[in-house]
Amino acid sequence: TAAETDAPIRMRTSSLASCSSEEKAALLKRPVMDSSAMIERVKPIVNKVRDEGDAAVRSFTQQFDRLQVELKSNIMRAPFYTPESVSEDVLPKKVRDAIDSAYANLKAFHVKQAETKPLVVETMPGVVCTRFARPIDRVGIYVPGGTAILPSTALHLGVPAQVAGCSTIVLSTPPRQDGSISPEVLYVAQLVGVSCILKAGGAQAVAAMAYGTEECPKVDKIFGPGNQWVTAAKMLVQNDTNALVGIDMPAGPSEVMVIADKTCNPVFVASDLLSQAEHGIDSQVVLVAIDLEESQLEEIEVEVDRQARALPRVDIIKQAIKKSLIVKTRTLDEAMNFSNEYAPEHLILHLEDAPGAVKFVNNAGSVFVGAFSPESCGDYASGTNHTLPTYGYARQFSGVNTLSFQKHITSQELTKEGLRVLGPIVVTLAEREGLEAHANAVRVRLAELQQ
Ligand code: HSO
Ligand code: ZN
Repeated sequence: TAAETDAPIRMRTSSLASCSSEEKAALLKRPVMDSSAMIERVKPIVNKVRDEGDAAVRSFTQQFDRLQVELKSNIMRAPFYTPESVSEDVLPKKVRDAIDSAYANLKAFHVKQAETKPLVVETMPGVVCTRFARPIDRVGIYVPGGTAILPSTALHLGVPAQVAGCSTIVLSTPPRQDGSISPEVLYVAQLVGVSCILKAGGAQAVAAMAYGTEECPKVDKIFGPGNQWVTAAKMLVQNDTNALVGIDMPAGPSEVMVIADKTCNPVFVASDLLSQAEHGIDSQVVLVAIDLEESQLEEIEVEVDRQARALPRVDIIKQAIKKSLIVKTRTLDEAMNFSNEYAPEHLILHLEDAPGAVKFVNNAGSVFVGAFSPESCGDYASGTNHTLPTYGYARQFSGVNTLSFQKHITSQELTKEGLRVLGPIVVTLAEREGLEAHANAVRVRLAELQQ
């Protein structure tokens, strides 16, 4: 209605100091995700793909992605992009150059994260323990379709997979209605060395990668954000020992927390809140204001409204902003405590001394330090990864990084001297556990060493 269109686009404001503990708990809460109910709903889809393979994948794609053509195959193989295959007007040089720059930055940061040297510790004379990293062999990276195509996600998942040395990289993404994949995604797939593209999205894509089909290789770990169907399917296959597959992390709607003090620029603050709000109607946007004048808060709110109205995704933003919060705090300490309790996916610091505040950050996916570090830079091209823990999982999860695509193997090597020292200790412990065979494996060697 006209009244709705004209209503100011505003966030709810609360003051932390006057909140009861229940009210504070409510501020910290995300909208409920009922993961067990969703898992029940994806089960029939996942099971059908597991049992019937490509035919099931194809029919789900046909149905859910409303294809106007009939797919002959679910799989596309390299080369995905050649200068001849994609014309300049489809993918202009300016866009390719921007992708190249983002790729270079991501690569520079993720190469340094790769573990190349083993960790070696001699715990006792003659007892050497080692830990070394190896790539996860086959990985699946999920690139969501939906209201926006996200080639940046292909890049942010593809680069660490490539850098870690994974031998098979399956990229899955829902095809467009004509059955094609966007040229941006094809270009990125070529850059990061994707092995094949699975033209499918949703739970059916996750199942195809988890179990493998005639055409789609089975993978060992599935990465990437997605809607609640994708998330539920990832959780389901992770728990199936027949799939034997890992996942990166549980995922909820994207979020940002902005902490601003009196020195903040209201135009910048509003723009950061909106860049997250435009992702989806369930995006979480929280502004923590430290001792701002009422007039400053008002300025931010006016800016949110003004900038939002000029944006093409204003209808999505309106719904996200309606559910979003301004939390007033009195001190930096109070603000940082609140932020650590919330554990935001993205934390933007609009503070007089933003670098100085980083030492107080304990729970967050990625931090954007100071007025000139918008989240957009991390989302696209600074070099950090944009696949980050949401929903408060930043308390125990890291964002995707190169090590997410590797696993560690440990080894130990004992010399005769080493076993002479360590053996009796092990025998004592094994006897204590009543595991005589364990004790014997040491005793027979010690006996031999005695001769
Ligand atoms: N903010 C998103 C990432 C993204 N933004 C992709 C733009 N494109 C979730 O972290
Ligand atoms: Zn974003």
